[in-house]
Amino acid sequence: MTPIQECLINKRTDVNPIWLMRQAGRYLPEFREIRKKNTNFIELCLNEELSEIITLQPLDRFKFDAAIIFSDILMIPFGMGQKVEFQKNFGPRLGEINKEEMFNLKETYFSDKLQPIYKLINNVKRNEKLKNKDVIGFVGAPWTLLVYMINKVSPKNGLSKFFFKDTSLIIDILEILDKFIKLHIKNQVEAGATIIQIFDSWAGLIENDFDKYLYKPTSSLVDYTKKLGVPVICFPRGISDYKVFCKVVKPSMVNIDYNVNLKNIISDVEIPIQGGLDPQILLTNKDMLNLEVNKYLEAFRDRPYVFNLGHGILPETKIEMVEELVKIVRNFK
Ligand code: 1CP
Repeated sequence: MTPIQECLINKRTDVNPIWLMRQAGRYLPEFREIRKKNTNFIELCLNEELSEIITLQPLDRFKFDAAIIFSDILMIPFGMGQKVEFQKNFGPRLGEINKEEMFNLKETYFSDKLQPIYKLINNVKRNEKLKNKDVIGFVGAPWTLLVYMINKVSPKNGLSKFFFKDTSLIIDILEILDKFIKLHIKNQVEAGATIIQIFDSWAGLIENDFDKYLYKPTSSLVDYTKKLGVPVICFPRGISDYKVFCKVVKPSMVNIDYNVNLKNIISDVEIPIQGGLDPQILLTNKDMLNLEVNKYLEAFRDRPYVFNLGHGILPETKIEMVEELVKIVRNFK
């Protein structure tokens, strides 16, 4: 069994596996090298040879316990026929939604369009470097994908004031998303993904109707993934109540964000925990890093705990700080 599965399934507390959200990305010079020559981000995600190389880059350097596939949560709206582009120094920009077309979209069309992602998983899975390690497939949670699909740009400056105007559009998109997110999960599992992570990066923007936007749609995916026989990790970034979330949604493991109070989460939540460290700590110095990483390792000493961050690693992170981080986690007794 892999170290992460030992934590997740056997509830072992004496192993602290480590991987990092966004580990395959811009802080790596070897990634930037490939990216420079491949200016179309979607095309890069659909290039199975290059995306395999990128997926394995962080494992070569840091010997993490899992590979997360190089892809993006916005590949789902792309597969559903919405235009998705990534603009330099701006981020994603999405096109108009054609609801009729999305309702009538054939599952085979979606799967064919995203076929390179499934081939990538299959290839990574069979790579010698993945021996006794996990291949993490992932999806965006319905709420976060809904946010990008309707807002059309990152909501980092807030949601457009028209966001909730068309309630029937929201209900319909959530229903279509449930179908295609499940299809994407199934295809990834069949291709060899051993864990699925659900990224709800903008869960913190939900103010009302938690059942409709958070609990119900996420539970539906968690139940589905568990039935496929694969553990599922949820990352509901920025929510105020992880206790209720875990009780209602019942993921196999929960990734906490960096605002979570460690004492509270230990008493509130019984399932295995992942993550938490503020990625900004990796921009400070080694003494600070030691101090902060040990806070997490000590706090979860008697609990199954997978080391990770409280959000994705920042592009300006130095390689030697990541090396130091891995050393601290590996040497913890
Ligand atoms: O070079 C570039 O400009 C591309 C940067 C980049 C990368 C490396 C984007 C654009 N996506 C990715 C890869 C990616 N995205 C992975 C790869 C695997 C890994 O190493 O983890 C994953 C898991 C994601 C998931 C993702 N994409 C999330 C959820 C996680 C999170 O960080 O909150 C989100 C919100 C996205 C959307 C997205 N894609 C890219 C950007 C810059 C963004 C965020 C835009 C925003 O601020 O809203």
